[in-house]
Amino acid sequence: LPEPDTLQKPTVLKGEYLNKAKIAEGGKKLRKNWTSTWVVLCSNQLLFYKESKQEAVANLKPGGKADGVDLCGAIIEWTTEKSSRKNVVQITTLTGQEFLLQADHFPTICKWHDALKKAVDSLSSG
Ligand code: I3P
Repeated sequence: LPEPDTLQKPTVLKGEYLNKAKIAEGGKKLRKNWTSTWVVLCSNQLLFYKESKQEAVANLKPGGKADGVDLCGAIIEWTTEKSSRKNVVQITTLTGQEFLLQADHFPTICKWHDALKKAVDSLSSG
């Protein structure tokens, strides 16, 4: 039987400031640049907002100004090799984009790691 959680709406919506770095695009390595970004997980997409939390919330409607990452087929994994920082999660998309998400507070990043895994799993089974 499915877990009660998987019977809920697939949309997992949360917002939090995390450190984010894009490290590859189309399989090509990029120069790493960590920035603090308001991150929202929205069904099949992970949204990154450069502006404040207030603006991000206001822009959550379709057409809002966020960078979106398609989570369908993405790989979510802990990494200790792609950064000297602790608590780093790597997201690799089907299109060859690679992102790192990091937070000094382990429970914070753990929650995002688990939510992202869950979102990807629900996309492949749904
Ligand atoms: C990078 C910067 C990053 C660091 C990265 C450096 O230097 O110090 O913070 O990543 O390491 O190259 P620069 O600012 O000159 O581009 P971490 O903090 O994640 O270790 P890397 O090259 O090993 O990825």
